[in-house]
Amino acid sequence: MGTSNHTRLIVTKGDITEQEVDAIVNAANSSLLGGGGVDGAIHRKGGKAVLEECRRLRAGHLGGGLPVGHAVATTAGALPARWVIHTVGPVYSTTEDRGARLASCYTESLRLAYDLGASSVAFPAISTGVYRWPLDDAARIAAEAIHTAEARVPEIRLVLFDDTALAAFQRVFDPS
Ligand code: AR6
Repeated sequence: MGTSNHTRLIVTKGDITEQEVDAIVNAANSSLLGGGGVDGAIHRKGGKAVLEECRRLRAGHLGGGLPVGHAVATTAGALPARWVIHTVGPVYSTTEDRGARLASCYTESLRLAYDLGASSVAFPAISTGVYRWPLDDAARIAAEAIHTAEARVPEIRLVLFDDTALAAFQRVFDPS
């Protein structure tokens, strides 16, 4: 259990754009140029500094877009956080197991957060909106990934947007 002895793990209901943490994770798409859901909210509240940095990344080493399961950091612009860590979840498939790619979103984001020196990081329920991943399964994959990551980030928050998502994540993270 890589993180569990060293990391404070918080499962909470809320809006990720309001989290006062060092880094918030964005459930982005490969273009990095914005979208709906969490991505839309982060770009709206973060302002043009976030989009400008995403555009610079696309003009540079991410010319082909950010691959699924990878993570990259930008400024958080006007958001309370210092950084936005953009990661791209897989679209859910009933015919192909893409769980390792969803797990990679969590482990790569945590690795990047640690490299940045973040002492707190907040995740949304990646892939459970537009990308249709079933909540219970997404919560299980998130928990396994976070527990096996050699993350060394002191505080990890899972920020769920509604009661159904909160309940699914609590069943996995805080079973009682
Ligand atoms: N704070 C926390 N969670 C939120 C918020 C918020 N402000 N808004 C929505 N959620 P989604 P995905 C929850 O669709 O499935 C975008 O268009 C939401 O209820 O944001 O990974 C991107 O550009 C759900 O549980 O991300 C991509 O194209 C979860 O966040 C695509 O959607 C994720 O929903 C990514 O789809």
